[in-house]
Amino acid sequence: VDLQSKIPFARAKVGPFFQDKPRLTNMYLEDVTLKAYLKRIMPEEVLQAITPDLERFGRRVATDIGVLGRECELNPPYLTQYDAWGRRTDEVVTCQAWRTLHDISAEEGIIAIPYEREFGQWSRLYQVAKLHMFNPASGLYSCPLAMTDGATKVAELSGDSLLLERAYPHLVSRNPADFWTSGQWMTERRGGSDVANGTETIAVPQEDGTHRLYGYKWFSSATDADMTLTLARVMDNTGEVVQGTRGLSLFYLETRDSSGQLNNIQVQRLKNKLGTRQLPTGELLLDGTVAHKVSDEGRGVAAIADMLTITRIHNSLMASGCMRRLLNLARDYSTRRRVFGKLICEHPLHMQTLGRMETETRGATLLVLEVGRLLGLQDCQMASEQYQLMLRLLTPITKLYTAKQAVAVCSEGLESFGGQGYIEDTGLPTFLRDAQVLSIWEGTTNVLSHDVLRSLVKTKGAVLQAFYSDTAARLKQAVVKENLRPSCQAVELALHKTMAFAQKAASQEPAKLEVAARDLSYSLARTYIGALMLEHASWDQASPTDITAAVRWCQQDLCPVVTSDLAGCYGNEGMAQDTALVMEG
Ligand code: UCC
Ligand code: FAD
Repeated sequence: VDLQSKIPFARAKVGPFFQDKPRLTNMYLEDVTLKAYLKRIMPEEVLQAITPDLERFGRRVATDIGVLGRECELNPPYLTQYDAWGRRTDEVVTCQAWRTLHDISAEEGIIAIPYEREFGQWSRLYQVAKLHMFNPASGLYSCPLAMTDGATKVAELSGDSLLLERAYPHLVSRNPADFWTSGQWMTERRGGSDVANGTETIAVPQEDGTHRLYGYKWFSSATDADMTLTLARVMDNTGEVVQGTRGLSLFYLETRDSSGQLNNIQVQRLKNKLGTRQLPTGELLLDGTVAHKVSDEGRGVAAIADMLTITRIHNSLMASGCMRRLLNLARDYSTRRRVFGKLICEHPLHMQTLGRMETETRGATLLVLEVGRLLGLQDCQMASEQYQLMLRLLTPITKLYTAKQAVAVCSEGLESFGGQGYIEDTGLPTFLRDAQVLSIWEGTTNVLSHDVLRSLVKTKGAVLQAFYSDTAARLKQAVVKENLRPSCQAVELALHKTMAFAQKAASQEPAKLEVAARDLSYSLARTYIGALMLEHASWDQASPTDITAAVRWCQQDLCPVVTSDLAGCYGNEGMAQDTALVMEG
């Protein structure tokens, strides 16, 4: 016997076993929730018209677009501040894949689709379906696109002639050579949440009607954008500015002049970040930057709120998309990885783990798609008052809730690959570090919880009335199905309890409402997702798994705000205990 030949670990031999890698095939055909929702909601002729494009795109994001996104992760941008002869250049150098994704975004009509309105109110949902697939594959090109979409919406709604005539045609162009991206510069050193007190940038009026901006923008995620929308305080002829929110106005500026020189902007440095490494996020000094005022004086925050609505919806689509993509990889891997004598998909405990992630992902997907439907109605001025109120309330709720879901699902998702989930070459760690930003930028969880309260106060509670009737109507539809009845009752109970809490707190204890804002937002999110899932499961073409997912969703604590209220978390004693807990030692 040749014993030597039986020893596998010698010289060039490293053992015969190599694990098969996880694969994606088509992110549209494999997404049962996305496909079923569109089929249930869209008119048949619209769905027929867009299906070939969605199928083609679903394949692309699993193949060439995914490869480009990965290249962006591996070749992050860098800043060259000086040329060889000492001149300041501040060139943000991006990789070829990043620039190719710019061209692909234009050609695919990622921004153009909802503004072309070829399918009326359904055009937005068509774009939303593409974003849900594109975002996690796009190497974070989704970030400048989100801000570009937000700027396009501001251009449309503000009616500002310069924005409409000069920027808008570029923003909605399908021609890569003409397509512009936009930034959104709000955050300064003193504050990204508290913009009203944090903004120090001043705008000095010029004789030709323009302004020159002087300030320091602390986070700018689109340092390579063609234009931006930003906030500043107009200085009067005595050199004074108005402090607080009433002093802020919205400005449009182009980052370079006609000769390609930066518009009196210095890129101080690029940030060294946990994730989103594909994205050039920089600190910018504005030193006499020429800008055009878009809003009325002192109406800057209200004007940029239209942009925030869009970018927060894009954020939610990144969350739902990341969860879907990672889960599809995880389930494919479970059919290739063998441990303890069988494939991991044959271990019931592993399937339970993935099953829970699947339920979260389906819930998040239905929520963001519904928000997309509402936005489509608003785009076409077809949204009833009830739908407008729902869009206002659901935007922060969806952003804050799906972001947290994405972090949890991506963390569990990495673990489902075992040690390989932690290894950079697999591309898997990117999911987790990129998901972590989703609950920070575009408003943190607490700040968005305040935004939920803001919508409540501003509409004198009308958003909650709209929420109640919308949710109740969906439950009424679902309750006719015998097997969904107990779950419908659970959601209905949660709805009543949450409403009762909010109404009582709003009228009697506003301070309590503030400390309960996060739990209230979670309760509204869980209750509403429950209603959406039950409605979806009651559809005559629903699959058995739609029913399973809906029933399981409703088994969790749907109104944590009531649970915590009963535990005394929001009273003076509860608040004092929080502080004592945190500050001891
Ligand atoms: O992070 C950023 C970019 C990241 C990259 C993009 C990624 C996109 C996703 C990509 C997917 C991959 S940009 C920075 C984002 N920054 C924020 O989100 C700021 C967070 N802070 C807030 O949201 C605060 O709540 C503020 C700034 C809105 C608070 O400002 P004020 O001035 O203190 O707030 P006020 O006084 O309550 O509101 C001023 C006006 C009011 O209108 P009037 O005067 O008519 O009553 C409000 O009703 O603004 C109105 N307003 C709103 N309207 C405020 N928020 C809203 C809203 N959400 N919707 C409608
Ligand atoms: P802070 O406001 O200091 O928040 C600190 C903590 O306090 C948070 O946990 C927050 O939830 C909590 N908190 C704040 N207010 C309250 C309250 N009232 N009640 C309870 N809790 C509260 N900004 C831009 O303008 N443009 C960009 O392109 C951009 N890109 C970014 C890219 C990345 C990768 C990151 C990480 C950030 C980016 N930002 C950008 C900035 C981002 O929007 C802000 O960092 C974010 O809005 C939070 O603001 P802050 O950093 O000032 O946090």
